[in-house]
Amino acid sequence: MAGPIPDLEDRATRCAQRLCEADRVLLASHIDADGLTSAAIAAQALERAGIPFETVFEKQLDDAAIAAIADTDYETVLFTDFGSGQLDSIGEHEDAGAFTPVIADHHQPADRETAYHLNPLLFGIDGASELSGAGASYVLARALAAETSTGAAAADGGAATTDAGTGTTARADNRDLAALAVVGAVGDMQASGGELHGANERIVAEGVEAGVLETGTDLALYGKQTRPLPKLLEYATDVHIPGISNDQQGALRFLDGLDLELKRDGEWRRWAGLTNDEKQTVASALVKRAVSSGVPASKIEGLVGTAYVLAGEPVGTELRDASEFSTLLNATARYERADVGLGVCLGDREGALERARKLLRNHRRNLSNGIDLVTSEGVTHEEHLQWFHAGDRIRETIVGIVAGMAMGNEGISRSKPILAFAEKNDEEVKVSARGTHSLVRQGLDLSIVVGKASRAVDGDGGGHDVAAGATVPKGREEEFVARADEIVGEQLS
Ligand SMILES: [Mn+2]
Repeated sequence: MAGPIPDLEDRATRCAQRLCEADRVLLASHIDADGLTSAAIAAQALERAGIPFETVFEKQLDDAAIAAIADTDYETVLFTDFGSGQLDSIGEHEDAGAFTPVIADHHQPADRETAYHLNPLLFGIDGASELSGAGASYVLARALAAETSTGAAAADGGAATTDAGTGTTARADNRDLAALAVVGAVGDMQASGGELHGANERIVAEGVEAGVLETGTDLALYGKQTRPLPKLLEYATDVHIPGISNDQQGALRFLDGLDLELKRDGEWRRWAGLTNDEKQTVASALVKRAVSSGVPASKIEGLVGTAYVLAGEPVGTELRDASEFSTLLNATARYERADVGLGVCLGDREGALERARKLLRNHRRNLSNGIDLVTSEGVTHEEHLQWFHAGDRIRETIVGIVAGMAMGNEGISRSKPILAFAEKNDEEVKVSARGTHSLVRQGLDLSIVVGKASRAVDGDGGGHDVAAGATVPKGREEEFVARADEIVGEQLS
């Protein structure tokens, strides 16, 4: 059976075979939207393959976490959405005979190899934009299904029962898990320019074939399923439209001016509930307004993108839209409720979903308070970057998002990256860095900036070009800023 990504096929098969040899598996995954979907994909694949397992989550796979894993009785450990970057430490435990690692990850590998290591970067596929941790886990899940079905297929003469209507085949070969892989990729910010690329696109195609995903060109605004129409427009700030973005009254006036039924049964309608004609009416008026208020054509293009719809989920829920789904998962992850996020991914539509929604409401409140704080207190401008120190007034788990969202507000530039500090514990400070895609096109790579600057002050960090983070010793923040400022200057010169 051909897997979704031919270049990864052999390695995925070897990893799957190794998992099949295990009596039981410890599944260890990262706590974020990508890590949660990775774990959900791996968990379902292991369960369907009849391999007993237990799941643990880590915010950071540091030496202590790896040592704790080594201390368990598990002889096989499946790491998802992390593990590659920690291969040096993992390898020591492997050499000592503590466990055999199987890794499905997309982060930069440490300078060491291991036999069962599935990572797109080892095969010339970009792990930042073409395949996420959930994508790597999906490739593994497909191989696992192929591995466990080989015997059965041979026994009945290789005849596969195709039943598109019920999705039986999709479930048997794990293609139904493509929807979660897409949620992970979107959550990992891989849909740059409004759509997924490369290996991710092949996973999307499998999900569409399996009937679990639908794609289409649509308005590229966040909240198409759940936000009331006026809020959808008011909160959409990626493309700033004067008189609508960040303008409650303006957004209302704009909608009032259209020949459209705005409320039904006393409730604001949502984008997902509009007819195609109605969507067309709003979209053309929005584009017209953008043009007439001087928004450049290149920006206006950004109003439209590819929507990834989870076909099996109810219309008007977060779960139906890959981007809203991933936001819901991030809300559980940032408050260390991986159990809730995993529950939602595994189909718990009662308790887990309600708890996740509550966490998201609470998260939004924290974000909005954080943005207000940063905007009212302002940032310090260096030559090539800007920064602020939130101390203990913004949680370190959300300070990066706050920084990203505050960019463009009064006094906070979008033409310089932003650094945000927040207290982690008595000795350490977390620093989050955020840029824009336009700065990345000019040469910005925050993973390098943050990596080098943190190591210069005895800290450590890394991440992606557009978003990165580090932990540094308390009291070394200004040194960090100075070093980071130099590096950004070199990158953008
Ligand atoms: Mn990831």
